[in-house]
Amino acid sequence: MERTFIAVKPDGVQRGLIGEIIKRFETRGFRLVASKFMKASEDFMKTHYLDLKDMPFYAGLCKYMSSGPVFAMVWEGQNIVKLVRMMLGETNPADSKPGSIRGDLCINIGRNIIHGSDTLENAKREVGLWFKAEEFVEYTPCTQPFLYE
Ligand code: DAT
Ligand code: MG
Repeated sequence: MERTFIAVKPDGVQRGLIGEIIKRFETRGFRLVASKFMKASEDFMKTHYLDLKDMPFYAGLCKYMSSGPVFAMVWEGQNIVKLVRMMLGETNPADSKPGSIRGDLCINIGRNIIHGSDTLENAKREVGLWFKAEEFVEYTPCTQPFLYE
């Protein structure tokens, strides 16, 4: 089982899309293991997006991501990092296919409503950055034998 970090961005929160986004991961069969509604600081977002520090949009991105609340989550499932990235669509909603979250729910690259870790290595780093050990909820989901052979 893998875990990945997902966040509904300030635009997704303001547009009332938290429920729609959670629904997609729930109905796919993934398991929610941690979540919180919070406002991140600009410095925290600079750490989160450190890989992009040389990009021209880095400063604006970090400022925007700390401008309002985000809904941060950790989800678990087989091959989840790759599958969630496919469910998100492309970084630019204009290139995202209908049926994907960005392809269905947003228009502009700077307002693409959702973050999802892009690799297993980054997923581990982001999960550790956003959540403490005691924030994970342990439980046995009753659906496991009907989702996995
Ligand atoms: P993703 O969020 O698909 O992993 P990324 O990690 O390359 O994409 O970039 C992080 C965010 O930065 C992205 O969701 C939106 C913003 N962004 C990326 N490229 C951009 C660009 N060319 N102009 C403006 N914002 C951009
Ligand atoms: Mg990324």
